[in-house]
Amino acid sequence: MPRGVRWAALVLVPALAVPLGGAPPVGASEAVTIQMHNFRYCPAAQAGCFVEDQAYAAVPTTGEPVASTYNPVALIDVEAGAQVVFRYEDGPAGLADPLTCDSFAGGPVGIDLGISQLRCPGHSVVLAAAGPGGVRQSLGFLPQGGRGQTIAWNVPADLAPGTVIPFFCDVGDGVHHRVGMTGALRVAS
Ligand SMILES: [Cu+2]
Repeated sequence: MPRGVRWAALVLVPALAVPLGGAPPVGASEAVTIQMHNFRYCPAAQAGCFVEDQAYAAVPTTGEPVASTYNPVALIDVEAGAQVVFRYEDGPAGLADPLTCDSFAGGPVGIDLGISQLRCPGHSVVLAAAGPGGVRQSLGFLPQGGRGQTIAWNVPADLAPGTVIPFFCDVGDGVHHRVGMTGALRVAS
């Protein structure tokens, strides 16, 4: 075999070991940042979260998903093993952002409605028992005024593609998940 041909064959072997689907190598999972804003969770790349970012209807007393209520457009794709960062994005009330949790009583521009449940306590992230872990698990809580603060979590590396991981905010005895603050990750294929 001419020397040049043998060299070309050696170079091709590692290239063929890469899956044709273009999947990244293990350990290269991309981090995903999710904002907590307007009583919703949504990708940080969005200008803000909106009503349609509710991922599922929650059982009022538990925050668990009501069967078959997942909103397909609100599922956030992540890779197994990736880091997920939840970022508190609520801020003071203003013309462009009038309805964040922080705009309620006690916020920087607070409106005291005299109803304790309407006072913004902050936001939390709780993995639902309906997810692959099988048990409810709190990932963290950020108090009112926590704009810019984060909670980080790693998606288990052994989850199968298509696995859905529901989560919700459980502050105020569940008042936030009852108004739609529910999210769901989906392990990408
Ligand atoms: Cu909340």
